[in-house]
Amino acid sequence: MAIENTLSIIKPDATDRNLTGAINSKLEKAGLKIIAQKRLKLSREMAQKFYEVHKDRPFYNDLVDFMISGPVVVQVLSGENAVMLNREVMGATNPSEAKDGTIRKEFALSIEANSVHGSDSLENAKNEISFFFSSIEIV
Ligand code: IDP
Ligand code: MG
Repeated sequence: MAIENTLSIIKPDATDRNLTGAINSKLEKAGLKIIAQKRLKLSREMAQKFYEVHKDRPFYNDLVDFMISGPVVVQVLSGENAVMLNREVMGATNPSEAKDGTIRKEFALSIEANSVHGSDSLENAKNEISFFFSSIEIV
């Protein structure tokens, strides 16, 4: 299997509860390497653009409001099969459906405030990584 990079975001509900380290620990224990990371506050325009694929969904405006409600930590995770491995570590979108031991099962507050984002395909991972990071920031 090939080494992949994927984009992860620790969402405002998690930074607010001081869970950055606890989430990073779960990612690292699963074998994902955090090869780039920064904490920032998204502008409305950035959040709208990042979640553009969901712009026709009923939850889009609330999701954008939530994502700009506090700081996020954006990170690049690297490892074998990293895109799908991170999705497994994250757990299902709805925490009530997430498996035991996953980040969302343990930390998410709701289907919206579900603590983490992770790219869902290698192609989206490439686009999402370049949305936040320049190549010199990924080492
Ligand atoms: P994912 O984060 O597991 O990939 P997506 O379907 O891509 O899930 O949705 C993006 C984000 O939108 C979710 O992580 C969650 O924060 C929010 N979201 C998804 N579905 C709902 C919903 O039914 N109600 C409220 N928010 C939702
Ligand atoms: Mg998604």
